[in-house]
Amino acid sequence: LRRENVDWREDAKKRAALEAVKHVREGFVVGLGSGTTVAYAIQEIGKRIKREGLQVLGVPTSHQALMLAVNHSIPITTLDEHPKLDLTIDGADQIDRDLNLIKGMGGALMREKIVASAAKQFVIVADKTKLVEKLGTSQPIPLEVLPFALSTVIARIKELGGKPVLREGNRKIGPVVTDNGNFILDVEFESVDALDKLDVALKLIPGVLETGLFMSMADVVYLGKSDGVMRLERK
Ligand code: A5P
Repeated sequence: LRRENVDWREDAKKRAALEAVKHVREGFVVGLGSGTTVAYAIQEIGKRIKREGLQVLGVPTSHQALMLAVNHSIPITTLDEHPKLDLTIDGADQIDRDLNLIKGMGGALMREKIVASAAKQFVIVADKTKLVEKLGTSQPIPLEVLPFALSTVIARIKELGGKPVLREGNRKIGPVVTDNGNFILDVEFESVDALDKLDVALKLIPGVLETGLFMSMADVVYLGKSDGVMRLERK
């Protein structure tokens, strides 16, 4: 039964990714998000380059995205060369009906937010289990934190009513270190009503480099289901 569940979700993620890649046009500079869902989109962009001779450039948001792009022969560029992107495709950990997001379970949130904010269009790919009524209820908010400021940030978050947990490495002793050399705090809040205000309050803490709250940023969300893809658009 468990295996069926996994297969269903993988197919759904792939279907959503294929829809998103239809947004990619000749000459586009595309932000490449991180995670297992957007990996299918990167693969599909690579296929289109081979099949159609499509000319595109990618800006990866993580080492993972960079290696995927290289493996699928997508030419890479930087924000320095292209500070304005045509499109960014990325995954998400939670999505609400207003297309606000929580991201960062892969630890790539800071570059992801920079690349998303540089793009004319920000398209999200996920399976439908990521859609929730209310963000942050069964999901902590990841923060990228400067290691020097870890203890002061933890104290300030507790004053705001949050429960911060330093993300620990898997097959590594000690904390996760991001692609930018920083730490991740996963913060749970008991009541999470005004998320936009919370986002600002968190960002005002010195040493908080970025939050995983992506408020009013996504334009289109593709949610893979077992039998198709649901499209949500920001009003
Ligand atoms: C990376 O930090 C995250 O923001 C990912 O985009 C998010 O975790 C989605 O990953 P999956 O597509 O693997 O669920």
